[in-house]
Amino acid sequence: MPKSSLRRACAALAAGTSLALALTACGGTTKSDVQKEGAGAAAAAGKADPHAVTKTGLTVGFLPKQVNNPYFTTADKGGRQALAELGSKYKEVGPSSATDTSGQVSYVNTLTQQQVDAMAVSAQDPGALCTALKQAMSNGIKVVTYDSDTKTDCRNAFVSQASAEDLGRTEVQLLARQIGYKGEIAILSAAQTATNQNTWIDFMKDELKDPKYKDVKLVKIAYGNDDPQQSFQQTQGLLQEHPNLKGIISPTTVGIKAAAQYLSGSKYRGKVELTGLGTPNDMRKYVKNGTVEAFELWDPAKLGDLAARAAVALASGQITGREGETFKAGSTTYTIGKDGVISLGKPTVFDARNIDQYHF
Ligand code: RAM
Repeated sequence: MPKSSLRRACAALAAGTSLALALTACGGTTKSDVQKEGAGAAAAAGKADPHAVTKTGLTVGFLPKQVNNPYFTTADKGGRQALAELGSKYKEVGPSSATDTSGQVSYVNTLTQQQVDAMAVSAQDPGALCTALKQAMSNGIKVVTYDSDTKTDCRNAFVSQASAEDLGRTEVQLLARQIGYKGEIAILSAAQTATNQNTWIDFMKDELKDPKYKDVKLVKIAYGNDDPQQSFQQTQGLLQEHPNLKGIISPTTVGIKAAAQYLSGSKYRGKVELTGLGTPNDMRKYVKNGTVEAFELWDPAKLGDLAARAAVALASGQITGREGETFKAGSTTYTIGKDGVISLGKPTVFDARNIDQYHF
C-alpha cells in the first residue's frame, strides 16, 4: 500500500477504534519508516545529523495553553508563517480555558491520532500531559514545548521565551524601583499550576530575599486563571484585603491588562504601581494615562516562529534535543542548552519612551 493511503487508512482506523489499538497498528510502523527515510542513519540511531536536509510537507500541530488568548494568537501566527516558509503544514488545536488540563490531554491524543510529525505545546501543568506526550513520542512524533514547559523527559526540547531567572528577578527590580523599595506588594498570576508563571514566581521570591528589599513585603499571590474577568476581580479583591498595597506584579498578559483596567478606573491610579508581562498593544493606553510606568515581554510571534523551526529541525533529524546540538532558524544559529532548552533571547522593557515603536 502506498504510504499516503496507509496514512489515510490509519487515520480512519484511529478515528473509529481505540487510540491504543490504532497507535499500535499504525503509528509505530509508519512513523519510524518516515523517520528512517528522511533523517538518515545518524538520526535513526538517535543521533543528530546537522547536515540532514530540512524536510518539507510535514505537519506541525500547535497546542497553546488557551486558544482565545491574544498572546497565543500572535505566537501561533508566528509558527504558522514559519511553517509556510519552510514548506510544511500548520494546525492549531487547544482549550479555551487556561485551567482545562484534561482538555489539553485530549488534544495531545487527537494530534497523536492524526499522526502529525511534530507538536508544539504550551503546558498548563508540568505533569498532567506527560503520559500523553510520551505516547506521542513513542509513536515517532517530535514534541517541543514553548512558553510553558512540561517535565524534561516528556518532550524533546523546550523553546523558552527568555531566561526564567531574568524574568522573575527583573520584575521585582522594576516594581521595587517604582515603589521606592518600601511597602506591601502582591502578585496576580495566571493558573495555579502554570509551569512558566510558577517558575518566575520562585525567582521573584528569591530576589526578594536580598537585603535591599527588607522593607518590601509580598503579602499575597492571587490567581486570575488568564481569564479577564477573574483577573479584574482578583485585583479588586487584593486592594480590598490589603488597603496599604503599594504595587502589583502580574506575570501574565491577561492578568496585567485586567489589573491595569481596574487600577485605571479607580482611585488607585498612579498610587498603586503595576508591572509584569504584557503586550505593548494591550498596555499602551495605560502607560500613556499614567497607570503603568514600565513592564516587559518578548515578541510572542518570534517565540512561535522559533518553536515551529525547532519542531521541523527535530522532525528532520538535525537535532534530537541534546545539549550542545545546533540548528539554524532563519539567519540565527541556536545552540541547545542544558535540559533541552532553546532560548529565544532577552525580553524588552517597555515604557513611555519606546512603547510606540512596538506593534504586537
Ligand atoms: C499569558 C500566558 C502565557 C505567558 C504570558 C506572559 O498570555 O499565561 O503563558 O507566557 O501571559
